[in-house]
Amino acid sequence: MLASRTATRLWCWRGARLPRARHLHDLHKHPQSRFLQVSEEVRDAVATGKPVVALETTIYTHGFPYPENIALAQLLESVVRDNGGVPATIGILGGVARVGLTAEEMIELASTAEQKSALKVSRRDLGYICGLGLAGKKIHGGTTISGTMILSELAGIKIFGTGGLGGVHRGGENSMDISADLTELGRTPVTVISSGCKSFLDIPRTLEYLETEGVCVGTFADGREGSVDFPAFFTRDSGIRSPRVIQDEAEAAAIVYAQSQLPVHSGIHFANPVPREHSVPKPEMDRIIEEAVRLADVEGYKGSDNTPFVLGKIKELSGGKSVIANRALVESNVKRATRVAVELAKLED
Ligand code: PSU
Ligand code: MN
Repeated sequence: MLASRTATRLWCWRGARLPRARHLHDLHKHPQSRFLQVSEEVRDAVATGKPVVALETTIYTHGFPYPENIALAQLLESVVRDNGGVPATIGILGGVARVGLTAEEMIELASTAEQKSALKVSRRDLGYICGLGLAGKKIHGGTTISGTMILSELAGIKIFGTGGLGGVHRGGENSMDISADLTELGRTPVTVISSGCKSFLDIPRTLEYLETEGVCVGTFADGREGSVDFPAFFTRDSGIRSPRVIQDEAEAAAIVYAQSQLPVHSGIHFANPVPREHSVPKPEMDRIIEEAVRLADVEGYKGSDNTPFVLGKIKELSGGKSVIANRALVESNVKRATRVAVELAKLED
C-alpha cells in the first residue's frame, strides 16, 4: 500500500498523469528534473518503506558558523545511518530544490555561511528561488523547518529531526512576527523533533498558536512521571508545561501512525530536551538572551533576519558555549528522530 502510493507519487512527478488533489503546492506537477530533485537513495528508501529522516539546511547556512557547520552536517547524516535510517538533507542548490544532498553538495551549500550568500528559504520563498532558478539565476538556499517540511512531504518523508523550532517572537502580539514554522505544522503532515524553542521567543504564545493550528505537541519524558516542561532549547526547563507527554519512541511512532490514518492533516511536534550534561544553566542563558534580544531591537533586526541575528549574538555572548550545547542537542534530536522513524516503519510494514 505504502509502496504503491509512493510509486504513484513518483510517477506524478514525471508529469505522466495528474496527481491527486493536494492543498499545498504545485511543485509536484512539474517534471522532477527541472527544479526538484530527490536522490535515488531517498526515492528508493521511501518506496521500500525504509526509515528516512529529513534534515534541514538553514541550520548550516544561517545557524552554525563555518566550518563547524560542515562537520555538523556530516555528523548528523552518520547519526541517522548508525541508528538504522536513511538521511535526507534538504536544501536549494542553484535554484533547484534537492532532497538528499550528496556530501560535496552539502559542503558547497554550507560554505555559503561565511559570505551569508544563501537565501533563508521558508514556504514563501520556495516558488521564488525555484522560479529564479528556471529563469537562469542559480541561487543557493538553506531551507527552514517550514521549507524543509514542504519538500519532505513531497518526497514522502514523515520524520524530520532538527535543533529548534521557530515561534511567536516576544512582542509578537504587536509585530506579528510569528514563524512560518508554526503555520506549516498546522498544514503539512510531517513530524518535527527538536528541543523546543529558544527563550528569546514567547513560549506560552507559541504553544497557544500551535494549539490553534491543531498541532499535537508532546515532550519526551523518558520515564519521568507527572507533568514535564516544554523545553527551551539550551535548557530543559522553561517553566511552561508541555501540553502532552510521551515516554519513548514507540509511543511517538504510534501517535504519528494513528494521526496518518485519521482525517487530521496537520504536523506533529515532539520536543526532546537537551541532554542533561549539555544544558546551560537557565539564569546564565536568560541573561545572554535578554542582551541578544535588546541588541536586535537597537540595531533594527526584524523579520527573517531577526532569528539569525539573535542566534549569532547568543553565540558571541556565550563565548561559543552555545555552539557546543547546540551541537549536542541537534545530535540527540536526530538520533531520536531516527528511532521514531524506525518504529514507524515497523508499524507501517
Ligand atoms: N531556531 C534555532 N536554530 C535555527 C532556527 C531556529 O534555534 O537554526 C532556524 C530554523 O531553520 C527555523 C528558522 O525553521 O530558523 C525559523 O526562522 P524564523 O524565526 O525567521 O521563522
Ligand atoms: Mn519571523
